[in-house]
Amino acid sequence: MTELRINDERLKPIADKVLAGERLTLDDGIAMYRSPDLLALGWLANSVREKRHGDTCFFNVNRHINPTNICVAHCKLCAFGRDPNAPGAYNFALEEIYQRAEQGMREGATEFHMVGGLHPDLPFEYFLDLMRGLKKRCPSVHLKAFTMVEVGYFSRISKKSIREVLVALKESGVDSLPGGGAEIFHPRVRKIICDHKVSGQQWLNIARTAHEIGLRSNATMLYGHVETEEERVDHLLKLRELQDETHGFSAFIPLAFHPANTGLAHLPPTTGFHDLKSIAISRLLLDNFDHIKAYWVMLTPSIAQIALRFGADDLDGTVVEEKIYHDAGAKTAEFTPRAELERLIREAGRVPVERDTLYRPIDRSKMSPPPAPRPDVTISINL
Ligand code: V47
Repeated sequence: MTELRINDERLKPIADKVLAGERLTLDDGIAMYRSPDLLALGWLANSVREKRHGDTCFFNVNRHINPTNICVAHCKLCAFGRDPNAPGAYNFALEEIYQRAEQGMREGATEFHMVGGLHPDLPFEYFLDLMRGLKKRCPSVHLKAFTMVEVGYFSRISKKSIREVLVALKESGVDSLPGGGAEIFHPRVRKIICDHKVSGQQWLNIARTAHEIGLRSNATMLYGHVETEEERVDHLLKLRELQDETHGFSAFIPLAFHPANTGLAHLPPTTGFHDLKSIAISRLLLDNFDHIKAYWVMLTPSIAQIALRFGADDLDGTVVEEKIYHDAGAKTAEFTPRAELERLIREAGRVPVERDTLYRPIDRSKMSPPPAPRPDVTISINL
């Protein structure tokens, strides 16, 4: 390993702690966000990343499915949600969802990432039926479905406790939960960007309950809008604290805010500098998280690739159909084929390892071939 060069004196004691394997504090986190010394932060984060994972970089073959964009929440940060009669509002019929899923399964997906709007009329039972229907048709595919926000909403509309909702979801086929909806936990920020969502404390309580009943989840942080550096670090430390307690988080995904078509469209988008710093700082502060994801849809494949040398060990997946970021002006593709993910990883000097949702390596040569297409389904893409 080449020697670390620190240009910002304030980072020296932090570097000593990182190299000694000591835990960083709130003040350390704030100092890192305030430092312009991106290369020193990247070097440190990379050293932690290489200690954990060597040159391995994970990716998966997945498919996003967003069953509806109709949503009662009206979050300022969101360009995806619509009122029921607004232009562009949609609600897939169950059969449309099953077709997407079966197509994904034939194309080799090992995971469905399923999140959607908080629909005013669909009862909780509908979503349980949907999960059962998906498991019946695609039993081998991991169902990573419903954010803590959706779980909180299901609890409200079904009048069941959070635990009852989570148990019912698990029994109907949900295998784990994605990390969305966390945004920034601090109430000042939530009041501005997502006033009607579950509170930060509720998000954490729902994640805790999910972990307690054996459902793993991911965690996210939405940065680059109205939050302060202190509020970002506070968010990360709250996640670290919960992870100490449950060890139920698989991966952390820093999400860059995309302002186009949102109620915060006047804000500038994040920069590559800020994005790489966010990856590095999360790797350094979240010492009890195994994986930091560079989500290429949000970062662009170019920045995600560089992030593999700034602390990230995972590029996420093939995705196939992405609506939340593209409604907010993302210019990236909606789909990256496996060969392209592998190329990006290899070019960054890393070794691509296909994983399942729980980070177990996948050996395709030992998997049974996907079922033959149904005659009525014609779309096909080369994963
Ligand atoms: O929950 C919404 C965020 C999330 C915008 O768990 C926005 O593996 C930027 O959670 N600009 C959805 N972000 C994405 C997400 C995710 C993605 C990939 C992998 C995983 C995982 C989770 O995107 C939302 C919200 O936090 N979001 N609107 C926007 N305008």
